[in-house]
Amino acid sequence: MSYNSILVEQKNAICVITLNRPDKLNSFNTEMHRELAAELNRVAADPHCRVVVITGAGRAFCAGQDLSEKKFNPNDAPDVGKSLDEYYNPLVKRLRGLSIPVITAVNGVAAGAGANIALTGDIVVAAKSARFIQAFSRIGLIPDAGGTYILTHKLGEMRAKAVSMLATPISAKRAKKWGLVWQVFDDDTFMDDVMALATQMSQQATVALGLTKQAIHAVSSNSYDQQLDLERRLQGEAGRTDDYREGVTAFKEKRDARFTGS
Ligand code: T3D
Repeated sequence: MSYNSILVEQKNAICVITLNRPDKLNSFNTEMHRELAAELNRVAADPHCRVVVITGAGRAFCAGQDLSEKKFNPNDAPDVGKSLDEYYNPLVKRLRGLSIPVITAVNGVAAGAGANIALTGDIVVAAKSARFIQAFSRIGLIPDAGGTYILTHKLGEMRAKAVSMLATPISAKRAKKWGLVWQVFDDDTFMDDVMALATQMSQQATVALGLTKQAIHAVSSNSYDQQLDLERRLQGEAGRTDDYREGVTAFKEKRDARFTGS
């Protein structure tokens, strides 16, 4: 498939998606939404793809909604919620629901919905110079794309409210300290470091990683007993994979496992 607003590169089992509207700091217009959704659907159906990396072209990861597209009619208040129904909510649900790991590689500024899409990654990594800005309050909106959920869960109420209401930029260093980011890499080696991480993950037992993600996502709505039942069910699934047999065999033979993702 060929796209205008995103770039796609398949490197072995890694699918790298680059948001590619650098003159608009990779903010989302309708075309970019549609192309990203189409590519994520393709990836979900591609058994060769075992990790997705999402990053941005140029100096930004993503500046959220493209505000230059907005036109106001003096007699009619817009329903901004429609854009969430149509684009942002399906996008973040898709990322969380993918059965393979998603690495969001935050190469530069991530603002508005762009920040929250970044924080939706299963593994979030950032370049030293990256920053996260809940820019919504500056334009009279609230954090969306799962922002109120993620920020409150990860930062607690006080910090979630402060970064949202004040739109204070969070540096990569602080984001790591606060548990929003797994690792911070030097700007100069950023994509090499990201690809090393992605390569490692693409060679792991993919089904088990997907089931791990599913189990961890269920924690916030499950009781302890429900979570134990879920672990029992998902472990049953993991135990039926070829990769489980290979993992145990490799352990007994004192060699590295050669997982196939099945
Ligand atoms: O409406 C709905 O659909 C609902 C959904 C909402 C989701 C949302 O994401 S709402 C929040 C939208 N995003 C923002 O409010 C962020 C706007 N951008 C900024 O605050 C700043 O650009 C940044 C903090 C991200 C970066 O600042 P800085 O100083 O490094 O760069 P800059 O000079 O502001 O921007 C560089 C260019 O990118 C500039 O264009 P120009 O003047 O060089 O032609 C700027 O207009 C453009 N740009 C940046 N962000 C956006 C954008 N163009 C369109 N939309 C943007 N969001």
